[in-house]
Amino acid sequence: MRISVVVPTYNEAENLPELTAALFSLPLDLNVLVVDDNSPDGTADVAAELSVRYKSLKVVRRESKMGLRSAYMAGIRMAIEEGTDAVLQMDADLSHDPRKIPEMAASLERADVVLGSRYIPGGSLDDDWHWWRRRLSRFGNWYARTILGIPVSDVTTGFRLWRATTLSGMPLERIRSSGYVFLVEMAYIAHCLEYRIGEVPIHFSERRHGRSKMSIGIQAEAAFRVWQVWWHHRDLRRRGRRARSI
Ligand SMILES: Nc1nc2c(ncn2[C@@H]2O[C@H](COP(=O)(O)OP(=O)(O)O)[C@@H](O)[C@H]2O)c(=O)[nH]1
Ligand SMILES: [Mg+2]
Repeated sequence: MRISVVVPTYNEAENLPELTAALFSLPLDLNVLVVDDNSPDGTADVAAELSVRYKSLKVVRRESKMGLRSAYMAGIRMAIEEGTDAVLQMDADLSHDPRKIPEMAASLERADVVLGSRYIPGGSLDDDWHWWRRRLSRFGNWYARTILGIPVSDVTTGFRLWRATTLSGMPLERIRSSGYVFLVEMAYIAHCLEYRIGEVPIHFSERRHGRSKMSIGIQAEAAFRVWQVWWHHRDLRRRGRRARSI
């Protein structure tokens, strides 16, 4: 199975060498696509240097900061056009442990997408997380899961392995959300279209270099956006129900 790893980056120059070394030491057939939004810290140049050593590493340089959704969409489209078997979404900040990828790949045999989940038995969060951030993340997950009825424990995880056929079967051009609600929206579309969603427990480590942008404001906006997702895809829900009743 050929896996294309799509890594969106914004100021990840310090993290990228360790991440790529860990990825390319795995016993898997991996391509890595770094999608950089002209990071001021020169991440794209670091990626270009690494691509001399690792032939399966490519860098997409974009002109300005266009956000996570747009970076993922660009990377996913490229990976699918290149004829990959599976696409892995992961952060560049070493929060997602590359050593979990083989287990996710094995689970993909029984699923159409596999989520790296912090909230199933065996999954965990970094001890460094403040209690309010733990609560918010837990609550945000419960909230989105309950409103949208997605039967998984971690709908906001950014560590996911998709079959290429799942992604090409999804109307990705309909996705409107930005930030991490975009991840909720992708999971929701997969659920509405009745793709099988698997989960593998992961440990989420806090980034060691750089700063996280998570805040109460982002969470409050996300709470509203979840309802927008619910409304925007009401026709997909009906399509799913019709398919079940045939
Ligand atoms: N290309 C691109 N990558 C981004 C952008 N915003 C965040 N990222 C990357 O997306 C991933 C997740 O972002 P991060 O700041 O770690 O989010 P957090 O863990 O939720 O605080 C990291 O690899 C970031 O470098 C963006 O606007 N463009
Ligand atoms: Mg992060």
